[in-house]
Amino acid sequence: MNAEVRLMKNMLEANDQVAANNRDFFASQDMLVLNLIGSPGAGKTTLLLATLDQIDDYNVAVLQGDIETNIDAQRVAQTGTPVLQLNTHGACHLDARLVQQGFQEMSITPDILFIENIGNLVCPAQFDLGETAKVVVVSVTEGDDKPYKYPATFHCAGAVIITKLDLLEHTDFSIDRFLDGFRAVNKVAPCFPVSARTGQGLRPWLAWLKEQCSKVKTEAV
Ligand SMILES: Nc1nc2c(ncn2[C@@H]2O[C@H](COP(=O)(O)OP(=O)(O)OP(=O)(O)O)[C@@H](O)[C@H]2O)c(=O)[nH]1
Ligand SMILES: [Mg+2]
Repeated sequence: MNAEVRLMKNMLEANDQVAANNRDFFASQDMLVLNLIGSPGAGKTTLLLATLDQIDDYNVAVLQGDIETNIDAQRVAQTGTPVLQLNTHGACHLDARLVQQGFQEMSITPDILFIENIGNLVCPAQFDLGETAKVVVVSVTEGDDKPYKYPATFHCAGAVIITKLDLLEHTDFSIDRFLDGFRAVNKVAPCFPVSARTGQGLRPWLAWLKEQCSKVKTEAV
Protein backbone atom coordinates (compact mmCIF):
# COMPACT_ATOMS: atom_id res chain seq x y z
CA MET A 1 0.00 0.00 0.00
CA ASN A 2 1.53 3.34 -0.96
CA ALA A 3 1.70 6.28 1.46
CA GLU A 4 -1.17 8.17 -0.16
CA VAL A 5 -3.54 5.18 -0.02
CA ARG A 6 -2.54 4.48 3.60
CA LEU A 7 -3.23 8.10 4.57
CA MET A 8 -6.69 7.96 2.96
CA LYS A 9 -7.44 4.63 4.68
CA ASN A 10 -6.43 6.06 8.08
CA MET A 11 -8.51 9.16 7.47
CA LEU A 12 -11.61 7.13 6.56
CA GLU A 13 -11.14 4.81 9.55
CA ALA A 14 -10.82 7.75 11.96
CA ASN A 15 -13.91 9.31 10.39
CA ASP A 16 -15.84 6.04 10.71
CA GLN A 17 -15.18 5.94 14.46
CA VAL A 18 -16.61 9.42 15.01
CA ALA A 19 -19.50 8.60 12.66
CA ALA A 20 -20.32 5.50 14.73
CA ASN A 21 -20.46 7.67 17.87
CA ASN A 22 -22.70 10.17 16.07
CA ARG A 23 -25.00 7.34 14.92
CA ASP A 24 -25.31 5.92 18.45
CA PHE A 25 -26.02 9.37 19.84
CA PHE A 26 -28.65 10.23 17.19
CA ALA A 27 -30.34 6.85 17.73
CA SER A 28 -30.37 7.40 21.52
CA GLN A 29 -32.24 10.67 20.88
CA ASP A 30 -34.74 9.03 18.43
CA MET A 31 -33.57 11.41 15.70
CA LEU A 32 -33.92 10.87 11.98
CA VAL A 33 -30.77 12.24 10.35
CA LEU A 34 -30.66 12.63 6.57
CA ASN A 35 -27.52 13.45 4.63
CA LEU A 36 -28.43 15.26 1.38
CA ILE A 37 -25.91 14.59 -1.37
CA GLY A 38 -25.90 15.97 -4.92
CA SER A 39 -23.99 17.98 -7.52
CA PRO A 40 -23.58 21.75 -7.15
CA GLY A 41 -26.90 23.37 -8.06
CA ALA A 42 -28.80 20.07 -8.22
CA GLY A 43 -31.49 21.61 -6.06
CA LYS A 44 -30.68 20.36 -2.53
CA THR A 45 -31.48 23.59 -0.70
CA THR A 46 -34.59 24.27 -2.77
CA LEU A 47 -35.87 20.77 -2.02
CA LEU A 48 -35.08 21.34 1.65
CA LEU A 49 -37.04 24.60 1.70
CA ALA A 50 -40.04 22.99 -0.05
CA THR A 51 -39.87 20.13 2.47
CA LEU A 52 -39.58 22.38 5.53
CA ASP A 53 -42.69 24.19 4.35
CA GLN A 54 -44.68 20.93 4.55
CA ILE A 55 -43.49 19.38 7.82
CA ASP A 56 -44.22 22.04 10.41
CA ASP A 57 -45.62 19.40 12.79
CA TYR A 58 -42.03 18.13 13.31
CA ASN A 59 -39.10 19.72 15.13
CA VAL A 60 -36.50 20.09 12.42
CA ALA A 61 -32.95 21.44 12.34
CA VAL A 62 -30.47 21.84 9.52
CA LEU A 63 -26.69 21.60 9.29
CA GLN A 64 -25.81 23.42 6.09
CA GLY A 65 -22.57 22.39 4.41
CA ASP A 66 -20.76 24.64 1.94
CA ILE A 67 -17.14 25.29 1.10
CA GLU A 68 -17.59 29.04 1.71
CA THR A 69 -20.42 31.53 2.49
CA ASN A 70 -23.61 31.21 4.52
CA ILE A 71 -25.93 31.89 1.58
CA ASP A 72 -27.83 28.62 1.97
CA ALA A 73 -28.01 28.87 5.77
CA GLN A 74 -29.60 32.30 5.36
CA ARG A 75 -32.19 30.83 2.98
CA VAL A 76 -33.05 28.16 5.55
CA ALA A 77 -33.04 30.63 8.46
CA GLN A 78 -35.75 32.65 6.71
CA THR A 79 -38.12 29.71 7.28
CA GLY A 80 -37.54 29.98 11.06
CA THR A 81 -35.83 26.56 11.16
CA PRO A 82 -32.75 26.33 13.42
CA VAL A 83 -29.75 26.12 11.11
CA LEU A 84 -25.98 26.15 11.46
CA GLN A 85 -23.64 26.75 8.52
CA LEU A 86 -20.64 24.42 8.29
CA ASN A 87 -17.89 25.75 6.03
CA THR A 88 -15.14 23.35 4.99
CA HIS A 89 -12.91 26.10 3.47
CA GLY A 90 -11.83 23.88 0.58
CA ALA A 91 -12.74 20.31 1.47
CA CYS A 92 -15.21 18.76 -0.96
CA HIS A 93 -17.24 16.88 1.69
CA LEU A 94 -18.43 17.15 5.28
CA ASP A 95 -16.93 14.77 7.81
CA ALA A 96 -18.25 13.22 11.00
CA ARG A 97 -16.23 15.50 13.31
CA LEU A 98 -17.64 18.66 11.69
CA VAL A 99 -21.15 17.29 12.10
CA GLN A 100 -20.51 16.31 15.72
CA GLN A 101 -19.14 19.77 16.59
CA GLY A 102 -21.86 21.60 14.64
CA PHE A 103 -24.64 19.61 16.24
CA GLN A 104 -23.24 20.15 19.75
CA GLU A 105 -23.10 23.88 19.06
CA MET A 106 -26.79 23.91 18.12
CA SER A 107 -27.74 22.33 21.48
CA ILE A 108 -31.22 21.18 20.41
CA THR A 109 -32.73 17.75 19.85
CA PRO A 110 -34.93 17.82 16.74
CA ASP A 111 -37.07 14.97 15.38
CA ILE A 112 -35.35 15.40 12.02
CA LEU A 113 -31.87 16.72 11.30
CA PHE A 114 -31.14 17.49 7.66
CA ILE A 115 -27.49 17.77 6.70
CA GLU A 116 -26.91 19.36 3.30
CA ASN A 117 -23.52 18.11 2.14
CA ILE A 118 -21.08 19.94 -0.13
CA GLY A 119 -22.18 19.93 -3.80
CA ASN A 120 -20.34 16.87 -5.14
CA LEU A 121 -21.37 13.35 -6.17
CA VAL A 122 -18.12 11.62 -5.15
CA CYS A 123 -16.50 12.27 -1.75
CA PRO A 124 -19.68 12.92 0.31
CA ALA A 125 -20.67 9.30 -0.35
CA GLN A 126 -17.36 8.04 1.09
CA PHE A 127 -17.47 9.96 4.37
CA ASP A 128 -20.01 8.53 6.79
CA LEU A 129 -21.48 11.25 9.00
CA GLY A 130 -23.45 8.92 11.28
CA GLU A 131 -26.66 9.70 9.38
CA THR A 132 -29.70 7.43 9.36
CA ALA A 133 -29.73 7.55 5.55
CA LYS A 134 -28.18 9.30 2.60
CA VAL A 135 -30.60 11.01 0.22
CA VAL A 136 -29.14 11.60 -3.23
CA VAL A 137 -30.60 14.56 -5.11
CA VAL A 138 -30.18 14.64 -8.88
CA SER A 139 -31.86 17.06 -11.31
CA VAL A 140 -33.16 16.36 -14.81
CA THR A 141 -30.83 19.04 -16.19
CA GLU A 142 -27.77 16.98 -15.16
CA GLY A 143 -28.55 14.05 -17.47
CA ASP A 144 -29.87 10.54 -16.82
CA ASP A 145 -26.43 8.89 -16.85
CA LYS A 146 -25.44 9.74 -13.28
CA PRO A 147 -26.09 6.30 -11.69
CA TYR A 148 -23.93 4.73 -14.43
CA LYS A 149 -21.06 7.18 -13.84
CA TYR A 150 -21.27 7.43 -10.03
CA PRO A 151 -22.47 3.93 -9.03
CA ALA A 152 -21.02 3.99 -5.50
CA THR A 153 -23.01 7.09 -4.60
CA PHE A 154 -26.28 5.61 -5.83
CA HIS A 155 -25.47 2.24 -4.28
CA CYS A 156 -25.37 3.73 -0.78
CA ALA A 157 -28.48 5.92 -1.18
CA GLY A 158 -31.37 5.33 1.20
CA ALA A 159 -33.56 7.35 -1.18
CA VAL A 160 -33.10 9.23 -4.44
CA ILE A 161 -34.86 12.40 -5.52
CA ILE A 162 -35.04 13.36 -9.21
CA THR A 163 -35.79 17.06 -9.05
CA LYS A 164 -36.59 19.95 -11.45
CA LEU A 165 -39.30 17.77 -13.00
CA ASP A 166 -40.96 20.96 -14.27
CA LEU A 167 -38.02 21.24 -16.71
CA LEU A 168 -38.24 17.63 -17.95
CA GLU A 169 -39.78 18.49 -21.34
CA HIS A 170 -36.86 20.84 -22.09
CA THR A 171 -34.26 18.10 -21.57
CA ASP A 172 -33.47 14.65 -22.99
CA PHE A 173 -33.54 13.11 -19.50
CA SER A 174 -35.22 9.68 -19.55
CA ILE A 175 -36.58 8.58 -16.18
CA ASP A 176 -36.58 4.96 -17.42
CA ARG A 177 -32.91 5.10 -18.40
CA PHE A 178 -32.07 6.70 -15.06
CA LEU A 179 -34.01 4.01 -13.17
CA ASP A 180 -32.35 1.19 -15.13
CA GLY A 181 -28.94 2.52 -14.06
CA PHE A 182 -30.09 3.12 -10.51
CA ARG A 183 -31.68 -0.33 -10.10
CA ALA A 184 -28.49 -1.95 -11.39
CA VAL A 185 -26.70 -0.73 -8.25
CA ASN A 186 -29.52 -0.32 -5.74
CA LYS A 187 -32.58 -2.59 -5.71
CA VAL A 188 -34.30 -1.23 -2.63
CA ALA A 189 -34.14 2.55 -2.18
CA PRO A 190 -37.20 4.49 -3.34
CA CYS A 191 -36.92 7.12 -6.06
CA PHE A 192 -39.08 10.25 -5.96
CA PRO A 193 -39.42 12.42 -9.08
CA VAL A 194 -40.35 15.93 -7.88
CA SER A 195 -40.35 19.58 -8.71
CA ALA A 196 -39.37 21.62 -5.69
CA ARG A 197 -40.46 24.67 -7.69
CA THR A 198 -44.07 23.60 -8.36
CA GLY A 199 -44.52 21.05 -5.57
CA GLN A 200 -45.23 18.26 -8.09
CA GLY A 201 -44.48 14.80 -6.66
CA LEU A 202 -43.59 16.01 -3.17
CA ARG A 203 -46.31 14.02 -1.42
CA PRO A 204 -44.69 10.52 -1.69
CA TRP A 205 -41.34 11.98 -0.57
CA LEU A 206 -42.99 13.60 2.47
CA ALA A 207 -44.81 10.35 3.28
CA TRP A 208 -41.50 8.45 3.14
CA LEU A 209 -39.91 11.04 5.40
CA LYS A 210 -42.65 10.73 8.00
CA GLU A 211 -42.49 6.94 7.79
CA GLN A 212 -38.71 7.03 8.45
CA CYS A 213 -39.32 9.33 11.40
CA SER A 214 -41.82 6.89 12.95
CA LYS A 215 -39.47 3.97 12.25
CA VAL A 216 -36.62 5.63 14.13
CA LYS A 217 -38.87 6.18 17.14
CA THR A 218 -40.32 2.64 17.04
CA GLU A 219 -36.88 1.03 16.74
CA ALA A 220 -35.78 2.88 19.86
CA VAL A 221 -38.56 1.31 21.98
N1 LIG B 1 -37.07 24.93 -12.39
C1 LIG B 1 -36.60 24.48 -11.24
N2 LIG B 1 -35.51 25.04 -10.69
C2 LIG B 1 -35.06 24.57 -9.51
C3 LIG B 1 -35.70 23.50 -8.82
N3 LIG B 1 -34.99 23.24 -7.70
C4 LIG B 1 -33.97 24.12 -7.70
N4 LIG B 1 -34.01 24.93 -8.77
C5 LIG B 1 -33.07 26.01 -9.11
O1 LIG B 1 -31.77 25.45 -9.27
C6 LIG B 1 -30.78 26.34 -8.77
C7 LIG B 1 -29.92 25.64 -7.73
O2 LIG B 1 -30.75 25.27 -6.63
P1 LIG B 1 -30.18 25.04 -5.16
O3 LIG B 1 -31.33 24.50 -4.36
O4 LIG B 1 -29.50 26.24 -4.66
O5 LIG B 1 -29.11 23.90 -5.44
P2 LIG B 1 -28.10 23.22 -4.41
O6 LIG B 1 -28.01 21.79 -4.79
O7 LIG B 1 -28.50 23.51 -3.02
O8 LIG B 1 -26.75 23.96 -4.78
P3 LIG B 1 -25.35 24.02 -3.94
O9 LIG B 1 -25.73 24.22 -2.50
O10 LIG B 1 -24.66 25.20 -4.51
O11 LIG B 1 -24.66 22.73 -4.19
C8 LIG B 1 -31.54 27.56 -8.22
O12 LIG B 1 -31.56 28.56 -9.20
C9 LIG B 1 -32.94 27.00 -7.98
O13 LIG B 1 -33.96 27.99 -8.07
C10 LIG B 1 -36.87 22.92 -9.40
O14 LIG B 1 -37.49 21.98 -8.91
N5 LIG B 1 -37.26 23.45 -10.62
MG1 LIG C 1 -27.44 24.35 -1.45
